[in-house]
Amino acid sequence: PFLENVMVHESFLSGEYDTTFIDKTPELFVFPKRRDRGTKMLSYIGYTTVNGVEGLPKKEKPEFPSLEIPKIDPLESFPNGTKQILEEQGPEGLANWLKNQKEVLLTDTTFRDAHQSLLATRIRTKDILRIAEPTANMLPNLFSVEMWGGATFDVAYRFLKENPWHRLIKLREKMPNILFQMLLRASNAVGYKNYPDNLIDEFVEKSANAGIDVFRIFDSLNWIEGMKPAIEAVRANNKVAEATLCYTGDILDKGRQKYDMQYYKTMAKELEASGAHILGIKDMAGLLKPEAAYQLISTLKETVDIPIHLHTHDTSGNGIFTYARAIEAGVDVVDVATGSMAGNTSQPSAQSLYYALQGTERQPRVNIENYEEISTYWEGVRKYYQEFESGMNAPHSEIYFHEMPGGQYSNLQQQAKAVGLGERWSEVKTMYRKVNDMFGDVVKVTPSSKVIGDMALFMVQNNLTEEDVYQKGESIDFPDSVIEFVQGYIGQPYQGFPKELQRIILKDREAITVRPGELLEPIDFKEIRDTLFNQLNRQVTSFDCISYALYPKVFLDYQSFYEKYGDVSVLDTPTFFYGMRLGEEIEIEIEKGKTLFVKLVSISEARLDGTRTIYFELNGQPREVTVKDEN
Ligand code: 3PY
Ligand code: ZN
Repeated sequence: PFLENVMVHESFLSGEYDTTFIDKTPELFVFPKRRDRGTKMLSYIGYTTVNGVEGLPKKEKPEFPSLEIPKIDPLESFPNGTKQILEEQGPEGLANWLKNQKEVLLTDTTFRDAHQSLLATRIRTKDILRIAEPTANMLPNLFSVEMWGGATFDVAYRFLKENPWHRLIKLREKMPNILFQMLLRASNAVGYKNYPDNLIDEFVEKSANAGIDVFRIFDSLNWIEGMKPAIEAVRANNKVAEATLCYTGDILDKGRQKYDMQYYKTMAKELEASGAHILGIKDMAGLLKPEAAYQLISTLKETVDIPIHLHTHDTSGNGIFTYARAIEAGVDVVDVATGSMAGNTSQPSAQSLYYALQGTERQPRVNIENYEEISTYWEGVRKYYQEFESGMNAPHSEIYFHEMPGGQYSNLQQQAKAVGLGERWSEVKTMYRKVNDMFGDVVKVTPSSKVIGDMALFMVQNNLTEEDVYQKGESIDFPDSVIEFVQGYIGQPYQGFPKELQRIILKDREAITVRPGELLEPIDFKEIRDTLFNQLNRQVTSFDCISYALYPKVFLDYQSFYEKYGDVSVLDTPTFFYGMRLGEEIEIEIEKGKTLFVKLVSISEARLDGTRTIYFELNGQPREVTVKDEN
């Protein structure tokens, strides 16, 4: 079983424990009381069969073709990869090694950004875990796999009902040879607001212990001050600090001078000086045009000594061309996704890039047949998540106008629908750009992009024009996120806030200009540990404490769910989303070597109180559960 106890304790993970360990942490040796996992599991399946899951229209479970999982020899050892280089040579050594490679290196984002951008971040650990070992074995020349951070952390708890730390630890076990990379929103960690510095330190340390090697650190306003604590924390843990500038605007547009070449040069130099091992360029919306990529990379290669890692989204359809030009200019690593999870709002396809570079010196060193096999696996998995597809199925050049990040597009569209603006989506997009301009042209990426989106929705919903905001602003209650933004709680934008607009939104509130982390009270982890120990009545890990500090409600809701239904991460994805069909039989491996055989026999009519009885066979024995029909 995946124990919530000493096995995942950070001291064990880091190997730093001694004989005082048991004395200092007695709560870790309280093992959970035996629970009837079978009944809990049946309750979940019964409930989901009748009611569906949150965020999905309820429908009968579709039939899915079985997955094609690449076969690997279980006895063969893993080919060495970049993880061994980091272990042997440290972060500086790794950066040097990287700079000396002739071929361009690849980061595969399939486990994180690809599904964050295509499928609302919904890919479950089970589907990643199954392909983890084949990926590590068949693609050992990858620079890294991006597999954690960004929105995956809260979505795991909130919607997938699984523990994101377990995803990291389980994957690490299966992939010992390739660097693990995460997206860290600097002082916003994996959240949407600034957190106290000691929480950032704790988060970085425990993520590093649990298996993250490369931290891509960005600030949503490109505010380096806000990035320093995270960069320092990563360095202190001897991991790779990929300090990142977010690309916005268009350096080719001479009429738009705020974010010009000089701006990016200055920022790159400052990031290098602040301790970056690698310079990341995060083109979160896919705005970097091919010629701009050539000019930007050529210039930055002359500006900094550290290697450069480029990230884009293929929304416009120009992604491969952008990469080809960046590679010509000497970029060291680029982000790609496996073909069947690539394109549109996701990253460009690994395989397409491989072929696009054929005949050049810099073609990546990957086994293309292996990549195709892995892509076939994902093609099957993607079908499970069809309900989360955004419906964008052609290149979308409009991105150059509204500049919405790849991960935001479908999200904001959903939000618009939820407030009854589905029909006015075009207006929302136009307003998004207008709001950007009102705020003085801001970098738009989580969480600043959320602020722009909230304001755009608010204005369309209330039929407000830009003039209305200036003329009637005194009597308008702006959304909280917008107020906090102009208060300086997510940092300071380049060249400051437009004064008049800031005044109108602030009213009599104060704004700050220092780093929010300097003003926030440090988290009292001891107190959190005691609170959780009393409330959950079980041993509490450092991971629990961090998750609670980041997302108290989301974490506690997950705990209540777990208490009621147990560990549903072991279910196959169609069952997790749709429950079971009448007469269907499934197998659930609840722990290694322990399998439940479940058959759904029948479902009673709803009673007056709205409950139904669901009749199952569990390992051949009749079992029933009663669930509420919420329909
Ligand atoms: C995130 O912060 O989750 C992003 O992917 C931003 O692009
Ligand atoms: Zn991205």
